[in-house]
Amino acid sequence: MCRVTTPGGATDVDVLVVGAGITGIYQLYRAREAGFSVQLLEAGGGVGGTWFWNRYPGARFDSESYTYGYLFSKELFDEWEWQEHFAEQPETERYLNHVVDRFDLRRHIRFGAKVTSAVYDEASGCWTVVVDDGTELRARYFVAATGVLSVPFFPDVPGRENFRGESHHTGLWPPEPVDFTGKRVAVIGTGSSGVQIIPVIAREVESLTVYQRTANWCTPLNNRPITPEEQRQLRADFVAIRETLNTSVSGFLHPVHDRATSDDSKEERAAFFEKMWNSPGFSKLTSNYTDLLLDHDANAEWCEFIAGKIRSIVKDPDTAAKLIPDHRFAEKRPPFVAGYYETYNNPNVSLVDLKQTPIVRLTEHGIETAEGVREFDIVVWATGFDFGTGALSRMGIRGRHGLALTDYWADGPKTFLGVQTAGFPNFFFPGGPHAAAGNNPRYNGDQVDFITDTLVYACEHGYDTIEVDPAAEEEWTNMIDKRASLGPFGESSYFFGTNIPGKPKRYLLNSGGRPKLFSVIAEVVETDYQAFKLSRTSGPTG
Ligand code: N01
Repeated sequence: MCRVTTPGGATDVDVLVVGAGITGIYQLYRAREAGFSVQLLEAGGGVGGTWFWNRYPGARFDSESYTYGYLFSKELFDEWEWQEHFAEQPETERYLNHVVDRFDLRRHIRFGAKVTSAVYDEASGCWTVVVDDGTELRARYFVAATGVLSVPFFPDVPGRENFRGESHHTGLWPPEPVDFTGKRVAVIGTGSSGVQIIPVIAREVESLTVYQRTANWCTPLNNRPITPEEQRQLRADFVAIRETLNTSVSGFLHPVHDRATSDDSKEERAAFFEKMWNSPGFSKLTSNYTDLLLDHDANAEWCEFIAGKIRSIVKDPDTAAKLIPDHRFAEKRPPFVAGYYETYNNPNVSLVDLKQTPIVRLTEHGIETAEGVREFDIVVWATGFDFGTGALSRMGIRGRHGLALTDYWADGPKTFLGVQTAGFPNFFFPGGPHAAAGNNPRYNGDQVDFITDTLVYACEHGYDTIEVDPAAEEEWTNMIDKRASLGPFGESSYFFGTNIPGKPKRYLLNSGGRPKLFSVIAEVVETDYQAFKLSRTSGPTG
């Protein structure tokens, strides 16, 4: 069991975790189980992270529930019966609260504690972390599990502050229910959040106007309740499920297809695309033709198939045409939907194409475009997030010589394995930039396991200071940048940070994927952590 002692009690805690989302909770659990003293700071009033703040109507998984939840405890897997293949936000929030109580983690968590600065002290090798109420904590290891989708983005639309009705961002949804009944509502943005909330609130509102700048390739989520037989099977298959999820490239259970589009006739392709359309969630990416994301013609044929579906569902041809994207499938992260296109057949729902008529400004009572002003009671901003680096760049993080993380990352993040950055010893950020490229909890869990094993290794070998070698960081970051163009996502995707004005255009996912993560971690372990400088800053271990 590891415990990092500090002479004269110079630290309050061995490991300070920030963020009680799925990654932070797991980091808290792993570090405590390894024997470290741990505290977790959470800005929100409850656990859940993205599943705490994104409580808008219709918010739900698009990864299968049992592939998103934790796999570290068979008992937990056995006792939690997910109700649906893709759980809605309230169920996920309940699940995470259950985990925290089941493993007695709540007493380590301080809620309503937003970090305003975190500064590394070279003399002691510790971090001093300040919370917005002025509290100061000193920790040996500082782990920011602050998520990639935790800073909502409001576009700088003139007059936004002038609107006198209700305004809500999907990523900052209020805890009390928003009453849409009989209201005139606008939704701005048609990414995954927009297309989830639109069909749900359309049932309640007097009128719904959707402001779309870029149409997205939406395909059905195909959600359904988990039957009692499926519940039994999930439990019986736990070991095999865990093995698949822990080793699969995507972190999903979906089997990979073994055929390219050219292997099948036109008729066979049409039948296969129909099968994909009816398949659950991400299998449209993970189990589709092997060349779909790589070959232009293959991608175009799948897009034409989806466009045909949109034309057949949406009755008004003009609206259908506006809903058909002009980019490749998966150039932007594709959303999965339930009844989205059908919503546009409701007489109280209309679509404004912002490419034809951009927003001019918000007025006190509505939204003005080149077409004129429409008045609203509620405006929903489904306009996305400062992805990847948003939270880390707002925490006042300073490493050696007082260097600000925002300065070191002025041209974009530089990381090793998406867990550490040079010049910031004992600072880790699982689930941040360069972390995931598939089912997030699986990738982020790999990182948490690696971080915890590294802390244990250091402790067992008498070290308390861990800092990545700049050469290892450079190699990993170059790999990310080089492979970024090989993936499906285009530079207009927020995965390149281009949705935020002024943000450097750099790839923010792990473009090497899980195989690269696994192989480099194996190399690090085999070489006794040569990619890191391990040293001792404090006195002798206790
Ligand atoms: O955000 P987004 P999101 N004027 O950035 C538009 C996860 N998630 O919250 O594409 C008008 O995708 C913008 O238009 P454009 C998932 O990983 C998962 O929807 O930039 N419009 C776009 O339409 C997802 O990818 C689930 O032209 C403006 C929208 O706002 C990620 O979160 C559910 C604008 C933003 O879309 C983010 O999704 C929800 C402007 N000035 C979210 N600025 C699951 O199902 C931006 N937009 C698990």
